[in-house]
Amino acid sequence: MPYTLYSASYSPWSEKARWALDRAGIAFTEVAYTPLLSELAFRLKRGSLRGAVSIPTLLGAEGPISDSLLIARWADGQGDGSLFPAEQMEAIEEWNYRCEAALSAGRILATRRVAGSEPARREALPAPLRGALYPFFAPMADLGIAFLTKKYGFAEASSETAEQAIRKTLEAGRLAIRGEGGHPIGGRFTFADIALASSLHFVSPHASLKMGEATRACFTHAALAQEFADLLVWRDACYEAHRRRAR
Ligand SMILES: N[C@@H](CCC(=O)N[C@@H](CS)C(=O)NCC(=O)O)C(=O)O
Repeated sequence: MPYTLYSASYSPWSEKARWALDRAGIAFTEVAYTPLLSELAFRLKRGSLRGAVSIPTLLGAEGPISDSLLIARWADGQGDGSLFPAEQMEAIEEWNYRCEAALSAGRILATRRVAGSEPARREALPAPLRGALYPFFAPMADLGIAFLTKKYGFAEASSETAEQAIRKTLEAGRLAIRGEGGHPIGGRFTFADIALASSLHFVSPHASLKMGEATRACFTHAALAQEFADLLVWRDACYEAHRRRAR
């Protein structure tokens, strides 16, 4: 049974899963998922009408695997196992947890900026709805943003708290890679590197990720990008050296 990854090209969680799948040499096709709009069809496909759904979700012979960490761990088990060495499992999970805090905080800031940018809201719609049909579908983008705001509780969070959360993760990351020969743990490339690289997504998304220009601008935090320019250089080098593409 072929593997299908429900994902979004601009999503760091999807990128974490993609990176691990590519690294393990697993062939898969991607289906672009748009929050809210794609949900019903996706639920029918994966056979669950109740409960929360999230992307990335991998569908294949094993049944659905949701959550980027679980997908990556599964993929690594099919590959050479180097992303999750048994003796470092706990440390890797801890790094993933820390990096998730930066991503959740970054998503709040990015979604707020998208809400205030007409061109980014347009880019958030599936491609066929961005052209001549756009005037009819423009409200869908607002609905999508309202949906995510409610689902993830963005409204309650202050931007300062969110920035602080990102800073906390990145400062720890900076210290760790200095102390461990360029990797967060164990002096070699593991899933902790992928997590840390992805945690910079809402500071400055990696150039290889497909997203519209307006979306990219909304996902960029100029002040944090300046403050953590050294980590962005590290991240880009990490992509250069370790982001193998299967397709
Ligand atoms: N812990 C999950 C988090 C994934 C996640 O937050 N996905 C969001 C990305 S915005 C999502 O599915 N949003 C679409 C929706 O909730 O409908 C993972 O690592 O895969």
